[in-house]
Amino acid sequence: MASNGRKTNFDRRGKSKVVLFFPTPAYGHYRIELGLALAVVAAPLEGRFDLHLIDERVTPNYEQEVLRHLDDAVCVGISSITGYQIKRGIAMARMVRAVDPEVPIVWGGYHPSLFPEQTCESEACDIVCVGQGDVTFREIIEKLSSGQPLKGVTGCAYWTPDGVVVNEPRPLVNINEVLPAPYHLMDVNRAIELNQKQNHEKVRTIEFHSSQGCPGKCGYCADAQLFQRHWTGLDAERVVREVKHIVETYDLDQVNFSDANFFANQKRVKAICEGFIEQGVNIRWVASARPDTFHRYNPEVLELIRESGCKRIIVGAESAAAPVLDLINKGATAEDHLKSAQVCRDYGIGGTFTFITGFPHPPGTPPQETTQDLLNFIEKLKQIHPDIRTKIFVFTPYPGTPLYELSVKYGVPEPASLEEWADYNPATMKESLWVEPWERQMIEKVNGFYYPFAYPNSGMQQTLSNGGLKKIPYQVLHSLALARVRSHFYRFPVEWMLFKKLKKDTFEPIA
Ligand code: B12
Ligand code: SF4
Repeated sequence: MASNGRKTNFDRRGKSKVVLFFPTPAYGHYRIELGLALAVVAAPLEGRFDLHLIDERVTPNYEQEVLRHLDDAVCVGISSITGYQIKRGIAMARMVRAVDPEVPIVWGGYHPSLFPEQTCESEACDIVCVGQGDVTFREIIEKLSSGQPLKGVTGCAYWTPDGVVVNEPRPLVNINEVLPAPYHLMDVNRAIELNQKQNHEKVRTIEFHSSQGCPGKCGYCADAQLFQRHWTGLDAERVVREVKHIVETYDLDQVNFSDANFFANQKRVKAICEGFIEQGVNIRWVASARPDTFHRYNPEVLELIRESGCKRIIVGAESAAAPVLDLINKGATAEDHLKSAQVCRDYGIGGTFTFITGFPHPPGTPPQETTQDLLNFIEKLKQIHPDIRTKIFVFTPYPGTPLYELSVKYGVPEPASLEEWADYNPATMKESLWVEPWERQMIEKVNGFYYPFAYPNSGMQQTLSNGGLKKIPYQVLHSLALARVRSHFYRFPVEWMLFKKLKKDTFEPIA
């Protein structure tokens, strides 16, 4: 049955394929992080359906790959966070509609979960899987493939001509009950090779997701809304077993944990490190830590963390000014950031500290922390430990967070449809209310050029010490960059403009 040209009843009896599409998540240059969400929702369907996981960044001829399965597809699933990924998801949905309007399109991920009704109102979507996807998606597929309505499937929303129906939410499932992500359904080797080629990565690295949620309540972060500040981690023994498996299968040198808060439970971290050592899981690993927890870890555990291969921790420091840290509810102080850097130094672990500039403040009032204040603090961190990397982001209010509400109050316009959210992203929000265009330019310069050259990573250090003739321009740039960051003088950046012209990308990986 169709209404206003939109189908409402999907009867997919006799269809055997499930097509899952991971759109490019962000505008600009990011390293490819595996679309683990698709693997997790595909896991319970293995052996029952013919599964096709297609990643726009990784799968060659990804459009044809999606379209050629439509005839026999129960549905097409699309994953998305807020912003650019929606744009690419909509583009694919339109192609699917044009080729076969009978195929239902199911969206999942952070953004559709925050806006199920608005997402279903878009012609690019029929059904939304709200929140955790593994069980809900399996039930959606079972209903569609047996020609039954979605009534009663908790955690799902769907369009009808009388309005969007949002079913009861599905209670959170303990992550230990979720099946392991079937990496073999993704083109992992190609993702590794693309990262090596595009980002000059020497090591073979992929992601592993070992916990869910975070007890923190940072005012800019979407995690609290979706997981109700509830943290659960996979048992250490399972983490060790699954990491060992992917390390052996894909001949990995490094694993990046994509958890929001890997270090939430010290006992679990200790057991994971011991497991890596006992089982001979010989890798480098990287994970995120809160600034207030890491430096409070026991020395014995910190020693194990280093010994088991932790190469770097990612610390969301965000600010060094007390009023800003209060505003964003960080639960950490500038002192915590400095102590975390000291612990990294003392245990021979690298640290990447991320900061955010341009948090909201009432119109007409000065900021409580300027970009210059941040740069001054970053200098302090870098003096503590040479292996501290930093990255400054410009604040973008993300929906589902208290700072989003505040930003709207101060005048940030609210997108009103899935299509409008598609253009909501940090790279295109040039008109931030709280960051001047010149500050944005300065951030681009320091993130992409001055810091990487002033404080070279190991690859650049090698070039500086033994790169033959190639080392001369690097040494010149290194000296200039160091002089700039020490004096905070970024005007007339001739060397930066020249570098940008010659080398289009100034990508500095976070991990
Ligand atoms: C990997 C990652 C990235 C990757 C890839 C993004 C992606 N789409 O996966 C990269 C590096 C590109 C990235 C970039 C950014 N990210 Co990011 N990132 C993550 C991270 C760390 C892990 C995501 C992950 O793989 N989880 C593991 C999988 C298994 O879980 P999941 O994605 O939640 O999927 C489950 C459900 O959502 C659902 N589901 C998901 N997709 C689908 C699809 C279907 C069909 C179905 C049925 C179900 C379903 O089922 C899954 C299993 O339960 C999360 C934080 C976190 N720990 O989750 C942030 C997070 C997703 N990122 C976020 C943000 C804000 C960003 C940035 C804007 C940061 C910045 N300042 O630059 C950028 C740029 C984005 C842009 N639009 O330009 C926010 C998103 C908020 C939002 N409203 O969307 C998060 C939640 C961080 C946070 N706590 O605020 N990020
Ligand atoms: S510590 Fe990180 S994941 Fe936790 S609430 Fe804060 S920003 Fe979100």
